[in-house]
Amino acid sequence: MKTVYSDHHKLQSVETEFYRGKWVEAFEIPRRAQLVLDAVRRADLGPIVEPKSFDLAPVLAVHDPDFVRFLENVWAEWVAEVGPIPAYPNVWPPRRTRMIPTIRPGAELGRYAVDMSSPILEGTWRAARAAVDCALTGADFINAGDPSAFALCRPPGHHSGRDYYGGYCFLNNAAIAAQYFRDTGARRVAILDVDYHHGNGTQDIFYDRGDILTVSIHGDPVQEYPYYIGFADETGHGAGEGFNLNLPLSWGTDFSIWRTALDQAIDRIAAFAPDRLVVSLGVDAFEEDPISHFKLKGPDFVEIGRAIGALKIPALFVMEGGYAIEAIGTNVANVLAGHSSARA
Ligand code: Q9C
Ligand code: ZN
Repeated sequence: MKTVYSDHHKLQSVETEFYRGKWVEAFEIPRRAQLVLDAVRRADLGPIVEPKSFDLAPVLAVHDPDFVRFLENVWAEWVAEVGPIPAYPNVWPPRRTRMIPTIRPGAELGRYAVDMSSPILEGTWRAARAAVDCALTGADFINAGDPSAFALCRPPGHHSGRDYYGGYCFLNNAAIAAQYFRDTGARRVAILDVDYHHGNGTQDIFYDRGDILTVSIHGDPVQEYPYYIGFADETGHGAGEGFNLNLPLSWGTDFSIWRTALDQAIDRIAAFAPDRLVVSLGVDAFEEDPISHFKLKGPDFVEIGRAIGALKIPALFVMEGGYAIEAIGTNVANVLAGHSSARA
């Protein structure tokens, strides 16, 4: 299995993040990707390659053009008004608002941001574009016949919707890859999100679509980020009715329970019979994760990979979350190794 990795992720780097009323040591840091890369190398999973550069068309196929333009340009506007410091919103539009454009970067940050976890920096746009390039390059390997590929994306993507960003995510790498699969010949694509957090952005993007099935196993939104969305009764809309499956689980969920949800997810995907599978691969369901509350152990991740591999559908793994620094590499490599063993 090829791993697609770019050093450009290092451009997205902050020391601190605003968490429960305080500035604390940041969780989503460049070292995460470095450690995953090291583990993939150590596990001898296959070659590590640089991404090709794609134009904006695949990004614009899932994100609104005004949002994309905002991500590209807001840093320059923020620097001109405020100076070269991380750009955060401190104002948000209320419900029932007319959403008329403003000429102030702070107000535009609030229009598109859903939380304060995702500062926009000088290199954010380039880092986010490089992550998309990793996902699309991985998709091309699969289109060329590889049974699987790993896009070591950073920043992650699954919390980014058509026109919003947050949860450390700017562009939705997995959604962009799924749409790209559709646009390069796949008739049906499934996205399986095993990150601890609900894939709210991915659900948002494909909610009214019957050609892209979205499935997410995650912390119950009554008690876990991203809150408000990710409930079991959200099943899709219009042509998409029946093509979104949410499997929310409570804090304290261990692998025996999580595995039951995975079986449901896999049954739904098998019934959908997709040509391609995109896996939003977060490993924050791990018991030691500092911001999460599930109880998965290292070897459980091998079994996750194996179960996904048993589907025998060409699979693109896209890196999402996972913040237990000492184990993130092993946990990711375990999923990929499990997948390869089942596909062999
Ligand atoms: N109380 C991903 O794993 N802040 N994003 C959480 C929880 C944001 C996680 C606060 C967490 C985002 C890709
Ligand atoms: Zn997560």
